[in-house]
Amino acid sequence: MPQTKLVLYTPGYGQHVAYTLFKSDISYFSGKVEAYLNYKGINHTKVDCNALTLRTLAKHTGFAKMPAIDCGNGQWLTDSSLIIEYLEQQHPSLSIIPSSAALAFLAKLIEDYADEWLWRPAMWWRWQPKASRVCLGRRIFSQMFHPSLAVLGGWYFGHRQRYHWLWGDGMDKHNETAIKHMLYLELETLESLLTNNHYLFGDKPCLADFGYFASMFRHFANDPISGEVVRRQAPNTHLWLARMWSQPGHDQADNQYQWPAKEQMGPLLGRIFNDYLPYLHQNADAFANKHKRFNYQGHSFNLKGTVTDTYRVWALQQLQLAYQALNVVEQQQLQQYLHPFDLAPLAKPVTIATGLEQSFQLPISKDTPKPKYPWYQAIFGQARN
Ligand SMILES: N[C@@H](CCC(=O)N[C@@H](CS)C(=O)NCC(=O)O)C(=O)O
Repeated sequence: MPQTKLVLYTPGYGQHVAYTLFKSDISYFSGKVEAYLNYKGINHTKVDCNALTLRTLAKHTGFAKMPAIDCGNGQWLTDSSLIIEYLEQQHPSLSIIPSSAALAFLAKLIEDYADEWLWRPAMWWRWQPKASRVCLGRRIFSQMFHPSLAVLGGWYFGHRQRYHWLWGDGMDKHNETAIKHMLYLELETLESLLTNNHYLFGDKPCLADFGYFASMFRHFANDPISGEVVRRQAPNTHLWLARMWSQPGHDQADNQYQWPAKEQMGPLLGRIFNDYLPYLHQNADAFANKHKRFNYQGHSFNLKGTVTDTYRVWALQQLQLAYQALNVVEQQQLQQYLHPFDLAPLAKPVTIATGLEQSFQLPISKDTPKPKYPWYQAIFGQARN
């Protein structure tokens, strides 16, 4: 009898794939990748992560982090930004990258800002209000280990997150309100961009939408306290979240992307150029000088003794390399749009070795060098990359 082999098939795109997405329904970056896969119509199966599957991910990708994708052929993908970049090359239909290189850079900059800079307020809104902390702590611990451990484990997880990302990472009574307030500022920007447009750059979602979707969908709009803020203050953002989550892509044309109106983008650009990019540069300087912590000085708030983050040194370098790959005309076009903000710091040569360069070469195979995975991360999780 002939043997039949079951192969997952992506209708319309002629691709035979057997992707497995490792995710959680309360994970910031998992929601981003899941929405992307749905939009592109990339066929995949899903696995909800627990403590054991996270160990499997660490073994294959080097990071006990979700989302990750098993490509089914011995190759693995990790890190939401890299996963999307890689899949955009493998599945070029319905590209979410604007064909204008200058606009594509702006989309990447917004994606990175939303990924990294909104993490802190997302941590505040999930872990600081007690109702949210108890609810999410118990839910996460039940998923990761067992519901019978939810009360104790939930308490531990809430404590771990508040220590790692808030009180032990430079938040204090002077800047706490500003960190909490970041959500309101983002909602103002999103509302103004999304009142007359379906997506941030026009009628079709681009990389910047998927970046914002991460914090907005699985954290702010989901968590008990911030969810009500989003529902009451940001109805257009709520509609956009539903569109992002449920509407598959259908139009191959890319000309629907437009430069967002400058008046609406101004406050967001201010936060990117006055707060986030200075943070990335100060973080990179601290890393180069081997400081484990540094005092961040920004426009909206300062952080005393924030942890120097290797991943964010690498993230800055990705922005520098992308900016430096633009030609002079594209750089000028971008500079004109961004005026009075200055892109010059991104032109600095990339010189610092983070040690992440090789680990982040996708696809990851068994020969890719993996960062060391200390035993305690198998029990307590891996908060940072
Ligand atoms: N830069 C990574 C970050 C991934 C990440 O931080 N994932 C979190 C969930 S949203 C995680 O797996 N955390 C494991 C832990 O905290 O122990 C990405 O973009 O995918």
